[in-house]
Amino acid sequence: MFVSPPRYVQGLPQPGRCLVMGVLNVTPDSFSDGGQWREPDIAIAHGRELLAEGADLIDVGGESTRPGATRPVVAEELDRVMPVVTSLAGEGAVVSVDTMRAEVADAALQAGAVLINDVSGGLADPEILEVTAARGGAYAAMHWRAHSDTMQQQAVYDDVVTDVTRELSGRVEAALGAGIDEQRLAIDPGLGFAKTAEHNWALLAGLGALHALGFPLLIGSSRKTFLGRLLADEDGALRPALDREEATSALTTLSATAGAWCVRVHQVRGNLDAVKVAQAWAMAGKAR
Ligand code: PMM
Repeated sequence: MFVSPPRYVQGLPQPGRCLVMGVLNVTPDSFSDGGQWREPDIAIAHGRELLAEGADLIDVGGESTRPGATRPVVAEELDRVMPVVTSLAGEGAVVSVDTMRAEVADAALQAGAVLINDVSGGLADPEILEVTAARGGAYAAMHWRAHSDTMQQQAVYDDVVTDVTRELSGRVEAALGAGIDEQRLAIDPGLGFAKTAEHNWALLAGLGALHALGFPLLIGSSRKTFLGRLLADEDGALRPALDREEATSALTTLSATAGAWCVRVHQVRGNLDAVKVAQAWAMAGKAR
């Protein structure tokens, strides 16, 4: 059954369907596309490609969060993301920035970004909440427990859906308490962050519990390891990241049907198609 998104996020596009966020990792080491868009000019050109394919917004990130990744220093993160944010926002693109740092969020919002996508939900650098509120930015709070070097040790839950919903609800309180406008807040279950494949599937099947918190849901499943595991060959070798696109699109269809506000994906075309399929099915159902 199709579930409507609770509402859109103010200040972002409202196309009447689930949004498609194109991933632009300006990093040397992200797990599926690390190093590919490392130079600003190449990254900007890739951002334009994602927009041309129909991305509603572009998520620029300068820190890899793959398990075991080492953090860049702030200056390095700023050097990676700022030329790209400034250029794409200057061309009129809707830009979000994937950062856990207040300093990066502040600079990006000043340069025209409209959404801070904080995978730590304000836990890594609590000041990010005040900075985003002060600049009137939108904020996506993802469920997170620890930095990438130790997060998989934290993948222990009594009941993953209940625990993640409760912990995210705490991040929502913190964001609202810091002054972030409730119309500009989204939440994300954080697939793969301190979670096993089983946890990820349980969270997807239990999206209704997160939906009930009443905030737009962002889902990032694109090319993740749990899909590689699902599609592993008979010797148990994971399906490589770049060969997980069809499974990603299938999850996009299901996420849109389950009421996701936005999907965060590396490849826009197939996922936008998937969103449109889900939307057409839902509309035909409503018309009956
Ligand atoms: N996943 C990654 C990075 N940023 N942001 C949100 N909101 N949700 C996610 O699931 C998420 C994210 C890791 O994936 P990548 O290395 O391919 O960007």
